[in-house]
Amino acid sequence: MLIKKSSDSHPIAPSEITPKEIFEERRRFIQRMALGSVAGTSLWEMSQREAFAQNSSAQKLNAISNPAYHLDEKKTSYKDVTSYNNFYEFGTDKGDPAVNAHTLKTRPWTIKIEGEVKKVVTLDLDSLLKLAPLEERIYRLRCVEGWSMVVPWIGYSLSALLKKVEPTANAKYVEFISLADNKQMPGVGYPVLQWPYTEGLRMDEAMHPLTLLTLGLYGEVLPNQNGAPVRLVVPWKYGFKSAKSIVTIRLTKDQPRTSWNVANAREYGFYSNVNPEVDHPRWSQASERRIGEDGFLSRKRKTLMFNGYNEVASLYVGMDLKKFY
Ligand SMILES: Nc1nc2c(c(=O)[nH]1)N[C@H]1C(S)=C(S)[C@@H](COP(=O)(O)O)O[C@H]1N2
Ligand SMILES: [Mo]
Repeated sequence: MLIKKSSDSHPIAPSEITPKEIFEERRRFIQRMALGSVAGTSLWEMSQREAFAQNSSAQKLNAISNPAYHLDEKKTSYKDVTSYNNFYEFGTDKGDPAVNAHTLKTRPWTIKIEGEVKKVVTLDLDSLLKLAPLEERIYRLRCVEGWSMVVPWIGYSLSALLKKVEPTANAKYVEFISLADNKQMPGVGYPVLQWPYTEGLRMDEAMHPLTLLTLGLYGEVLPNQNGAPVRLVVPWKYGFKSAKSIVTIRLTKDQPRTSWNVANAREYGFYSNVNPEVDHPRWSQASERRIGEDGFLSRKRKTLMFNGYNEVASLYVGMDLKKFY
């Protein structure tokens, strides 16, 4: 893993993001120089390799690890994190996104923040990467289907972005809208969900420091199948609240409609907080299996209230969480 762990508080410039292959090629080059064995590799060959590496999509992304969000749990392997996915725009099987998402074009990319704001802004990816210092945060992610992962994400609190647009007094909710382009996303041709994929949070949930605007994982920019180039991760809610490949963030007065709630309101509520006491109508939510550790069907772990993130409990005092599931 190629994460620069640093105690200084300077954000790392986007110019330091180097395609992973180039980075490794340079390292090998330097090693060979040190061994005095660079002779035999022509400069032409070196430049050809660099040119090839430019086309690689895996780009290193430096981040400062934030100890406040460290977890003493085994991380789910990079392979599992990037090959067991839900991203219905690329198919409904867990293996589909890793196979199909290469058609997603993640540059250029813009994200528009609009609605109940004093300043509507459209940001490109480089501006987004520069907006706040990138942090590595290890979060549990619990899917409503009954499995969980532990992932080293890279990003910063969504609140850093929302503060920039100056929400109006009417801003009560935040709507997140994913890209829906049938030329890039074969799944959008199938009416399994209402496209574009839409999710939402209440304003105070969106402003909570845990809510992560996510640009990378495992020291790299997000792989396409994980929602490149920018997604949300809301660790105390079921995974489907963490919308991928976001193009619009809209602040609203009224609670937004969300794709899963539209698809089946009885099974998927607006809040969708991880809650072992509220079963899904078709299965229990009291336990979960950890991808890569537990057997394919065995659920060994007790699911924790708010997925273990008790610091969010104060957002819901006085609310009946059986009613607001
Ligand atoms: N646009 C979009 N975002 C999405 C989904 C999706 O199908 N489309 N699936 C959700 C679900 S159900 C889960 S569990 C997580 C999975 O994220 P991961 O594949 O990075 O683990 O993404 C969520 N975000
Ligand atoms: Mo999920």
